[in-house]
Amino acid sequence: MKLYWSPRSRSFSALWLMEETGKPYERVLTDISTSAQKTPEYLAINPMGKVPALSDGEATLAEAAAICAYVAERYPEAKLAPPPGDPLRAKYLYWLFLPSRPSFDRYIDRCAARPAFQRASALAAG
Ligand SMILES: N[C@@H](CCC(=O)N[C@@H](CS)C(=O)NCC(=O)O)C(=O)O
Repeated sequence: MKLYWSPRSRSFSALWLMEETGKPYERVLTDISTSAQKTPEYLAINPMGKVPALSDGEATLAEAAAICAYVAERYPEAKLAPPPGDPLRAKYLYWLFLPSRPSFDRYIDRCAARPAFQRASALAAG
């Protein structure tokens, strides 16, 4: 799996999820400060020219929330998402799709002690 990401960007949640899986993955630095997201090579991955994006064999996708859902589904053993039918799925979907920064910040405060969160934070800071 390859995660195309840039420091200080919406790549953070995807980066964090990949770290939570504990699985090997390749981070492909796509630095938006140098417009690396507008190269023809990257536009072939994500025609919208934005980070993050993910490729997994023949599959490619963009949008941070979609990437998080894909990764959780791809690695069920990591237990990153409640399975369909589980009542906790409602909260999972709510947080996954919530765009509001203040609410997200309150949520991530509670996760700050997680080693995967700390690794992703260090990477995302650039
Ligand atoms: N809705 C997208 C937004 C992605 C997005 O706006 N990424 C910004 C970085 S935070 C980007 O790539 N900006 C560069 C550009 O628009 O050229 C997501 O959640 O993944």
